[in-house]
Amino acid sequence: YNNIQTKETKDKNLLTPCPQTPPALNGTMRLLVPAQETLEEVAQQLSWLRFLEGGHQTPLDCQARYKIAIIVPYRNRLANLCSFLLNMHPFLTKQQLDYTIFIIEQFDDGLFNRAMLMNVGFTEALKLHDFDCFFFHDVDLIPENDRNIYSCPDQPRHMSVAIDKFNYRLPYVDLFGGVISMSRTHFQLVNGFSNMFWGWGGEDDDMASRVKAHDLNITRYHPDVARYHMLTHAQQKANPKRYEKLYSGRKRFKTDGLNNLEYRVKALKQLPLFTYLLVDLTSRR
Ligand code: UD2
Ligand code: MN
Repeated sequence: YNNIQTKETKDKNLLTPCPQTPPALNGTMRLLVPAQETLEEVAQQLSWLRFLEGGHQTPLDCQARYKIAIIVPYRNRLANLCSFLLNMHPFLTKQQLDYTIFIIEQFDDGLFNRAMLMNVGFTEALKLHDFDCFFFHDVDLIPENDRNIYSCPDQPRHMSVAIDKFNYRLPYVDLFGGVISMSRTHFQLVNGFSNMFWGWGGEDDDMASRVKAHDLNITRYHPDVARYHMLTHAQQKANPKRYEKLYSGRKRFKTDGLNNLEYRVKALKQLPLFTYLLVDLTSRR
């Protein structure tokens, strides 16, 4: 029986590279609904998947081309989180990716700072693995088409082009919110997101400015493919200072971002469905 190889014992290094376009995609996604809105129940519904720890998966039959981190900013949206995990894991598995989902929860109850949580996620993820690229992903957006491939982008890519809530139309041409992907190198080049946007709005536009100021281009898939469903949630109050911060942002690209990030990690856990980070943004290390 010496020559018998089972999937389990196959040496990862002997696997052939995964195809550029994964097989068995059909251009649709059926929205899965959690039977109950608890993480235990979602893990139960996903028990057919073979998870490595911390929401990490690798394809079984081929060698993935790159390592991907999905960074999700989070606070107090459990229903959205359950749907997100239930739908994203099968979607990313089908695309034969080596990926890890990170949930970055803001611990303090000050104004939410989505952009800063992204910077924390990027920084902490790189302490754990050598990721090639990053998806900065709202918890309430679920892809509707499995051909919307989460591959590492050559140029920064705006993923959530056509959202049902916006009648599948891009609200404005420079929009860079919702779901974006960037290589590790490009995210470092632009010094990450600004840390100065507290409350709703502006941080995504500031990132678009950073990308352009560094001679990078925002790219997009075709709107027929880059389609998303937005889950329902309570609306945040807009930050009245967002325009002011946005217009003066350019002066701060070099000094406000990854290189002046301060936070305190309250918890770091490898849970079955995701790597969990609880962070205090308002107190210093
Ligand atoms: C838009 C953008 C979003 C961001 C935001 C302004 C799109 C499709 N979305 O989303 O990317 O730029 O405006 O800041 O362009 N969150 C929590 N708990 C909270 C608040 C926010 O978990 O209490 C997280 C969660 O991942 C959420 C994301 O932050 O999806 C964006 O916040 P939102 O959903 O309240 O904002 P929205 O839908 O206007
Ligand atoms: Mn939203």
